[in-house]
Amino acid sequence: MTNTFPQVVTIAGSDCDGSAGMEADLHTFFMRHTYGMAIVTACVAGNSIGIQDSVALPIPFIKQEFASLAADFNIKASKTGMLADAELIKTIAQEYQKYDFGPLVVDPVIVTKHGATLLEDDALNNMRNLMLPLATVITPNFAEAQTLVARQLNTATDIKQAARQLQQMGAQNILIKGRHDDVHQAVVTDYVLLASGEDFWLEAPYIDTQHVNGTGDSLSACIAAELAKGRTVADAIKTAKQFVYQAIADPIDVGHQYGPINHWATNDIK
Ligand code: PXL
Repeated sequence: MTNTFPQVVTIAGSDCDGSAGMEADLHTFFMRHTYGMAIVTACVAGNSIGIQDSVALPIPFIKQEFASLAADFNIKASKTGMLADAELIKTIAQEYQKYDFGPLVVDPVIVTKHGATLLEDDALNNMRNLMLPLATVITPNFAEAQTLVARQLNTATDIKQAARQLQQMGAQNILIKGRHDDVHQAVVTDYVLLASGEDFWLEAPYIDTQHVNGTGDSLSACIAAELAKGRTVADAIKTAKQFVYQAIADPIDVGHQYGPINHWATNDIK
């Protein structure tokens, strides 16, 4: 055995309802024809209505998850999701640097669709100082980008400046997701700033649905999966945007409120 099939790992929380976190990442890795693994950082008890409880896993156990995978697999790309506290972020940054797990997509999960805070305030500085410099790609949504640069982003120019600032903080490629406001009612606009300095906007029609749990997780997982297969960052981001759009556009009827996206609907994406 040559151990060469594209392998990708998520470093994330588990959400027992299967819609977000590690579970959404694994659905995505599977749909993108990669072999997915999960270094679990925390477990969330939740459903489509909200999050009821969460626990962080012990740091020595998380370190063992890294060591176990590094001893056996040939990981070509990785992503981070929910990293709930400052110590956890520090551990993940250190462990990631011990091994060769390929390019890293950092999804700075700060607030869920339910409005629950998944990243405590004191962790923000570690996210800025320790994780951003490791990021091949960082994928903040609009609100997370505002939090990371600590100011309001009102105009397209503000968003571009924020992306440049995130690059100065050490992240190589920046995707600021989901500008959808009074002016941009019918479309969701994402801004991409590549390491080369090239930049572009991506647009998709806005879909009015509550089935958007796990959207950000799946987007960053898709980018990581494409990178594991050797595609460029720009291609990976474009595929991921299409992936998430199709998974939102064709919903499945699960749960009572903020349901999951439909990973199967992405079957025909090349
Ligand atoms: O979608 C953000 C997210 C990430 N990770 C975990 C979650 C959620 C949202 O519920 O539970 C574990």
